[in-house]
Amino acid sequence: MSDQDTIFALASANGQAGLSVIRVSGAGALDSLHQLTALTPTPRHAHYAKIRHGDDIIDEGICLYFKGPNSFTGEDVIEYTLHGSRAVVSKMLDVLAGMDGHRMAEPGEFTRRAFLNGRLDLTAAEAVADLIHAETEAQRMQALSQLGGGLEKIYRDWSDQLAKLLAHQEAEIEFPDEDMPDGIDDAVRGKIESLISDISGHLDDHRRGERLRTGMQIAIIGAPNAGKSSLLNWLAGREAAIVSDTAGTTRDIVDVSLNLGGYPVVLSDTAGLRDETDDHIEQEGIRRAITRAAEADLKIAVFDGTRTADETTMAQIDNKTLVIINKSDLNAVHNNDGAIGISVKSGENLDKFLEAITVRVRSFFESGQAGPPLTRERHRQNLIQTKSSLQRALSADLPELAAEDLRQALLSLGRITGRVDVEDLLDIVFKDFCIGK
Ligand SMILES: Nc1nc2c(ncn2[C@@H]2O[C@H](COP(=O)(O)OP(=O)(O)OP(=O)(O)O)[C@@H](O)[C@H]2O)c(=O)[nH]1
Ligand SMILES: [Mg+2]
Repeated sequence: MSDQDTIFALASANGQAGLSVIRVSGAGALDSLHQLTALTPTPRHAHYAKIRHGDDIIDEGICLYFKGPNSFTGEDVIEYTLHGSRAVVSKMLDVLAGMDGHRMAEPGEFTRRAFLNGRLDLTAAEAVADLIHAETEAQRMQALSQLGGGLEKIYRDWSDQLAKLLAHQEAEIEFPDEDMPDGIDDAVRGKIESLISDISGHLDDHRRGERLRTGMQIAIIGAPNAGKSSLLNWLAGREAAIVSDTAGTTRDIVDVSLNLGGYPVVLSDTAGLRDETDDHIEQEGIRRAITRAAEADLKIAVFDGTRTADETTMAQIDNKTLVIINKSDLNAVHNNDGAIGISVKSGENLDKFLEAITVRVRSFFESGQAGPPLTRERHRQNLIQTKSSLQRALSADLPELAAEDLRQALLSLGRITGRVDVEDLLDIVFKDFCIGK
């Protein structure tokens, strides 16, 4: 397996369709096109051709040639648009596999080559995957903005600023000032502090961008028999969880993915919370329920309106909790201020409940900083490292140590986009600053 191979794959979905697209990338792409069609293609022009293999006609279709480096991968790329039949596709893939230097692409290999050939940075490569997996409108928009360099620009700007600070610090080491402080230069200090505050702001986003990819976590909690599973089923529009009048029915967490107001949500039904049970399996279920509630972005606390409110669920209520009192079709014994009274059975107020939860979902995703949000744990970890290197630089005793911390910070930032390595950093530092003046 080598990066020199010419790779090919079905680029459209598997199965029967009107059309299917087979993509070929690499130095041999034009060769195989010649063998299959005898075309001499003009780049970016659609060529109609019969695709032949020996005496066989595989299909007739459209061939598109993207001449490297002006292609998705940066290499010569041919896209064959053929009829979308399993037989055509499998014959074409077979024939390509027999061509000199050709092999089937690994998952993600086209995008990987695009990155290696400098066509994309890592955040854009990740956005390609996100856009392919996007199911809601908000996911589509986020992926598209990231693909367009939204995140890359933020990280690049910070890298550029940092590179200049590092250059300044290096200069102080080369040409020390009489009254230079022990650690970091004062001009550099202020700028590092403002960079730390920018990074902190970007990090402090309630994982909005990550949740937009994976879904906002909403946990339904409450005492046994309150109607949690009934509520989940109603929201899911199917019998996802077992409902029964036996207290302690749900034990495992039941997850359902939903689209609420254009945003992805993962709704979790959990075991009913109660202290007085000797059943080990139920106890484990309750432990999991509490853990899930702690991790959730929003809790829906369900109370049974015919019973007094239980302390365990009451203790879970905080500003991330929507309080629901269920079974309003029966005689109520209590009513909380600020809670929504509903009946899953009769349907009373369910529209009001849905509206309330959608409002919460929207405000979760729409709050926070303007601008492209962080979308991956990988970015988060590198930013946390960047920040702590910057903080170390501020308290370094020696200018050399501060410079080393700044270099580390630049490196962690560079890892996010994948475009900067140490050699590059030194280039930036010594190019932007006429150190030999
Ligand atoms: N009258 C009435 N009964 C309801 C309502 N919602 C749910 N129930 C009934 O209450 C019982 C318990 O419902 P579930 O949804 O299983 O309750 P749960 O909170 O998931 O219970 P556990 O899984 O045991 O924690 C079932 O018999 C439901 O049919 C309601 O609005 N009104
Ligand atoms: Mg249940």
